[in-house]
Amino acid sequence: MLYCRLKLLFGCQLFMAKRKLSDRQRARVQQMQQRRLHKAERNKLNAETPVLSESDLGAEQDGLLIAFYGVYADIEDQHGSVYRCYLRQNLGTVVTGDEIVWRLNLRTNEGVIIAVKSRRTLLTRPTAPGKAKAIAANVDQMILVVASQPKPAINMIDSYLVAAELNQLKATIVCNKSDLLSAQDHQELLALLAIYQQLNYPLIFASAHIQTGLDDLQQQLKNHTSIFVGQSGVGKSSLVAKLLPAEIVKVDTLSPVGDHGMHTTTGARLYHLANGGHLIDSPGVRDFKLWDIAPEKIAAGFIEFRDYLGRCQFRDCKHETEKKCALLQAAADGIIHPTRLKSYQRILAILQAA
Ligand SMILES: Nc1nc2c(ncn2[C@@H]2O[C@H](COP(=O)(O)OP(=O)(O)O)[C@@H](O)[C@H]2O)c(=O)[nH]1
Ligand SMILES: [Mg+2]
Ligand SMILES: [Zn+2]
Repeated sequence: MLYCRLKLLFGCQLFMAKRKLSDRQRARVQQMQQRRLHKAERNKLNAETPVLSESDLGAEQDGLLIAFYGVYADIEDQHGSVYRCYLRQNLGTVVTGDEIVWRLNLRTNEGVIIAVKSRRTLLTRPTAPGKAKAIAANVDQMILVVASQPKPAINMIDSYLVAAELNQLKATIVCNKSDLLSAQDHQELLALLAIYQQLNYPLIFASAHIQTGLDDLQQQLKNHTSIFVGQSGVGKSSLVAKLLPAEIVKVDTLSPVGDHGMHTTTGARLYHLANGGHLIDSPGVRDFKLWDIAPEKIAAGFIEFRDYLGRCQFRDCKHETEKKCALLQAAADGIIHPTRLKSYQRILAILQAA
């Protein structure tokens, strides 16, 4: 309790400090921007970035980055209009889902991104040992898709859930292909999914083929920025195609043509859903996986383990065969499902072997 209050207080102070700082930062950014603009004028800068003059630029405004093409990004303004925007030099990384500050070039009707607001969440993907690439910002919900075919691997479900917990995403499980559920699959699957229902993860039965459960899914997506993840072949693409207006899915396969030829999107795209909520999607986002995470953190990603962590006799307890292990005891007492404990041990073994 004390820890929580301290954390809250501390979080609050941090937040206020950040706000003050960001006003100052904003002024500094503006100053730097002006200097850069003049320099850009003088040097007739690089070929891709249009030369900007201060008098051409409109007021600062908020925007949402819906797709990134390496050199420029599609920015949506607060009225839903989309502008091609270039990046101010030294802006740092931008990624789909970023909330940004930008200015419109009134002469060209294109814009320049001036600052990136602080992110609530940032999903990354490993590119090389110790290196990661940002794939989406401000996502707050993971839609984990499973099906009777291919059969779900429990440690895969748990890996995704751990990733969701560690990134502070709400996790919802969708059981797709419910049109295929034979009596036996049904029992097996239901038994497996019941474990997660008991842990309070929302569960939706759906079928992209016969279009059931889609309303429930839409409802769950409302007011969230979501990503779809899950094993290959479970029907993620099929579900996404049913949720997004057909013309959007088609358009997405083509990227806008720039003055200097075709630019392909280097990441995910943000879509607005008809009934509210946003979907950040790309095959890359759907492959989002757990990686490079310390064992203690993995254990904390199993939500029902949290109460028992730090209560084992040995500080470095692996929760495998140790005596006086709080997790093993909780499993023996029927509080923690043994399947989940096994799954945890498997995930650790896989990560340690990698
Ligand atoms: N029976 C059935 N098949 C489906 C359903 N949704 C997708 N599929 C099929 O499952 C296969 C994999 O679907 P896809 O959307 O590519 O899965 P992804 O790899 O998760 O994106 C395809 O052959 C789909 O036609 C469904 O609701 N019912
Ligand atoms: Mg797919
Ligand atoms: Zn233990």
